[in-house]
Amino acid sequence: MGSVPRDEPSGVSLSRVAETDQRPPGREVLHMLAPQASDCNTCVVYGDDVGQSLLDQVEDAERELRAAAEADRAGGPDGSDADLQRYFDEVIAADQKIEPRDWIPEAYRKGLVRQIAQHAHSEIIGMQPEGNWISRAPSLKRKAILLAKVQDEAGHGLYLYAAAETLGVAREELVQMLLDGRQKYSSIFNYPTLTWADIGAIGWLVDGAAIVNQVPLCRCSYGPYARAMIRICKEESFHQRQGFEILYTLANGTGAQRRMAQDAVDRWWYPSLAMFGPPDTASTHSEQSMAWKIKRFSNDDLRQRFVDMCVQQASVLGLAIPDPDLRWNAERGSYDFTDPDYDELFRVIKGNGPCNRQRMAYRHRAYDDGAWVREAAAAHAAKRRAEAA
Ligand code: FAQ
Repeated sequence: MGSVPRDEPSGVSLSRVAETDQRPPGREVLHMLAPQASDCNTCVVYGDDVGQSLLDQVEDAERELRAAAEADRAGGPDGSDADLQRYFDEVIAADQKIEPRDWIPEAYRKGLVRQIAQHAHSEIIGMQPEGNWISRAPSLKRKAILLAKVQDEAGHGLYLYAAAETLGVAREELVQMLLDGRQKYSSIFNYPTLTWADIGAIGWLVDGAAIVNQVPLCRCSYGPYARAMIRICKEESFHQRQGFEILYTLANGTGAQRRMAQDAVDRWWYPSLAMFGPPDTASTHSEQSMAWKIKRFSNDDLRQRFVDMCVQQASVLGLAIPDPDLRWNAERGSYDFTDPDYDELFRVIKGNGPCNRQRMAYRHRAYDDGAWVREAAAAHAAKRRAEAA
């Protein structure tokens, strides 16, 4: 690999980054831009009084989870291997939740640990590209918002590590697997954040893709993962909104700010489409994962849903999606679009993306720097145990 692009504001002076306050009057509230709320699919994402938003879907999933927890689970297994499997299959078929107390097939456990751990690692590594701009955010308000968002990502990582631990794997073990490369994290976090507009593009596109992928995970068959996803999705919807608002501000600012916003969208569009994974024909886990109701939709279905959602939002932003072949297909009732470069996705997953080495070097350093905190916490816990004994 050639030189590694660093997360530097290449060729962009901070004065160009400064925001304008000259927003068109009355345009702060995105929903107001559409003649009717139903014409503006920012409502579909963020929720309002009209129609079913993604947040409504999260709330439906939360109700289902509570109902499942209270449901009578008569007809439990008699303890024989065949009956344990029968009971597991019935719980899945009935759309009930598998809980840590339940017997599960080893392959279900392994598949969940793989996905949840990769998801947790993504949240933690995902703090780096945005963390890169905390000290350079263009105003105190933007800095406070970005700090809160990056802290949220750390919290998401913790919910997810905790969910994985209910499957009998220690968090320390998972962290070691990330550090020695046995487990991966999302491809998207191996791209550099070159300008302030990238923070807007990450919020709009990366968090947007994350929400489209993760709302169905609120209905995952494994209770602890589903519960973690409900909290995460509620926070992600705010993240997407703040990214949209950054881009909206820049797109309505000076010519230079507008160009910066478009450039960020141009660079983040295809990597965001690749977040959904390989095409269905090349997805190794989808079939089994969908049979177990871990995943509810295929990679391609979710990618299509994301494209359809973004097109109208891009027009509200006044920014172009960098795909000359993007067009409405009336027959399918969806947009035709150009796929991301899947060879590039696999190169990035294998460790050869623009920032893989930088991200992992930073993670190793942060882990080593935190050793004294782990040691102090362990010593304190041992002291408390000794006092209580
Ligand atoms: N990057 O058979 P499939 C976020 C791997 S969180 C890297 O289709 P599956 C929030 C896949 O693991 C973003 N690897 O796999 C945020 C498998 O490899 P393996 C993370 C990828 O599991 C915002 C192989 O390719 N979100 O953004 C990728 O059925 C801003 C074959 O693929 C999640 O993790 C990829 N893009 O479907 C945070 C959501 N795609 O394990 C901070 C939960 C595929 O056999 C700032 N995960 N691979 O070695 C999922 O929904 C699924 O795991 C998929 C992949 C859809 C990612």
